[in-house]
Amino acid sequence: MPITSSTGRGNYHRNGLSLVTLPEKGDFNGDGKITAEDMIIVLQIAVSGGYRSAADMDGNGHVNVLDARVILQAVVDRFG
Ligand SMILES: [Ca+2]
Ligand SMILES: [Ca+2]
Repeated sequence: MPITSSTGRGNYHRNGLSLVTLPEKGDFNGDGKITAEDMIIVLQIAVSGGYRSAADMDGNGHVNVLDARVILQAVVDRFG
């Protein structure tokens, strides 16, 4: 009996890991990388008082400087 995905989307993540830009939490300008530019976008959301779930890095229900700090840490981890 062949193993198939009932939804037809079972391969989405595995096929996309290396070559396709997947929406990564923290990547806001869609370049597939988490950089200082993304941190700036989060800061802009924070100072504007807006909210985007993708920008809420620590999941506390608010977008603030702490979420930007999480992205900064990700940038530092990547290049440091
Ligand atoms: Ca980015
Ligand atoms: Ca947050």
